[in-house]
Amino acid sequence: YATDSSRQKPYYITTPIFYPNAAPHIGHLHSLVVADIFARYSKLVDPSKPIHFVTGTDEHGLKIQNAAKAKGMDPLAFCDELSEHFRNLTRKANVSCTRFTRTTERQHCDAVTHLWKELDAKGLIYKGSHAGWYSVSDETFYPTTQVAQQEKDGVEYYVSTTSGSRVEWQEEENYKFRLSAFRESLLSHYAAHPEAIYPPQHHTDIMASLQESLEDLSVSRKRSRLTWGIPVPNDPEHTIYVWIDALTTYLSSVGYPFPSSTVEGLPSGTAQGWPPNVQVIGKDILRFHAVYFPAMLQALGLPLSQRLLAHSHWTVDRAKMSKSVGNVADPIKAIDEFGIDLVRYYLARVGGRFKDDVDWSQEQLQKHSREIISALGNLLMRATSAKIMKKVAQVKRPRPIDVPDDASYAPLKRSLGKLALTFHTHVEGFQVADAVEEVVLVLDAANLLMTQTAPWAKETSPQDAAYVQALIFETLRQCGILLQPIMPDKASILLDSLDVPATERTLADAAFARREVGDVRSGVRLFDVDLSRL
Ligand code: ME8
Repeated sequence: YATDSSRQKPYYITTPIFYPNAAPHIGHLHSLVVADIFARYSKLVDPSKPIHFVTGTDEHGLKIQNAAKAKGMDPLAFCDELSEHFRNLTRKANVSCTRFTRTTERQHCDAVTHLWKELDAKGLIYKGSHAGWYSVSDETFYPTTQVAQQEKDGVEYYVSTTSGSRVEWQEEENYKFRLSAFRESLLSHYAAHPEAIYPPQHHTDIMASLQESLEDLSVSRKRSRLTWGIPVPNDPEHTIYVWIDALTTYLSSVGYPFPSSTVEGLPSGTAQGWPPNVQVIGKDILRFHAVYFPAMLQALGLPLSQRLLAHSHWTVDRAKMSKSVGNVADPIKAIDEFGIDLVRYYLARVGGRFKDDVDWSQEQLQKHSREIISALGNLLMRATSAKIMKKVAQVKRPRPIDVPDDASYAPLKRSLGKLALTFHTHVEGFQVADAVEEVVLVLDAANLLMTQTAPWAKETSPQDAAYVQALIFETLRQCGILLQPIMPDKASILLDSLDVPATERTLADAAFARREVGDVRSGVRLFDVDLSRL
């Protein structure tokens, strides 16, 4: 019979699959790290729960076809080369994805063909014609109300007012998906699920747009215009629209078309993880994920993703990153200079609010690196200094719970009594930056306690020094456990140095400890980056 873990729906999380038309930038790293934080957090909450974490590259379409052509390369060879940069980034950033999908893989292409046939068999695809403003860069049509004329050096052109990308008028016969048929069912889904899109403003906006109208979606391009893609079944003169192809990745990566009953008693697809618990995307691609994809799923009779997290954008000098402007922040460079965990910390601490765009800068990365190096790294060094270790060895090591509730210890003790729960509530509510901030506040309080009680000083008794150290170790232990999803390497070095067993690093273990720490190593240097040299 099935074991417990095979009867459990795996935790399923996705990032967008990225266009490999150029090397990855900091925005791509952001989506990867945010998703990784939630994947690792799921492990923290329940280490026995299986995880599917999908990312990859979106390789078909005009944008890639044009980029390959500009380099004089065959599109697949071009994608082979660029997709590798994204795969490398996942490795370098310690992203725990379980699958890196490329849309040019055979299994994915077969899944897209299957999906098209299913929609067609349900009468949801018909031949029509479409005229409108197309952006190759965004691979989408924009309505005339979202297009403006611009002029540069006497040349007039048109741009999307939403993304700023150039658009061209296109008119052609193509296949359409009856998206309009899903307006009401989508509306009632979102009315019943206010948690389905975060931040809530996006939920409101999507509901408002659905209340207005919903038109059918053009889902193919003439082959004469687009050769680089999956052909429409039974009509090779048409190529499937790249977004239909790309969105199907979320399904194909966990085994769509789902065999009917892999595990008795579970609906099809569940055993492979369907539906996603969380889909992390940038706000630029909200409509594709909040309208088109759910409509496709409703058409297929599949459950919709549980929660969509649409994060804001990183800017550089307050401007959108753009290759032509030359202001693209390079994630590899940042990782090489600072080490991945400081970069991850900065992404979570500053980018983990998700609501407003935030500016990427070397100064801010330095500032926040300094913050965590001094709050965490220095606290570990200070609390394990040879002087304090020697003094404390004269008395029996107290348990954190034995530390008296007097005025100097009580505030930190109280914070440690509720840190894990507060952290958990924030992460569950997608407030990653707030969760990190709670850790920083507790670390600050612990540093202050050290300074105020001076356990190294002659006047401080061995017993008092031992109380302070016990609380500091407990602070470091809890923070180390909670920071595992944010800074996996540093957290593991920290917990090792505190002699925390590998089996005692779950969220439940982050509750206030009932026993003393084990054999703590002294003089461990958590961070070896010299910020003054950067
Ligand atoms: O849109 N700040 O791919 P893409 C933060 N292939 N995140 C950013 C960002 C920024 N400045 N710029 C991009 C595509 N991102 C499609 C997706 S999914 C089925 C297909 C992140 O390479 C953010 O997650 O243009 C955004 O949604 C994604 O990269 C777009 O990446």
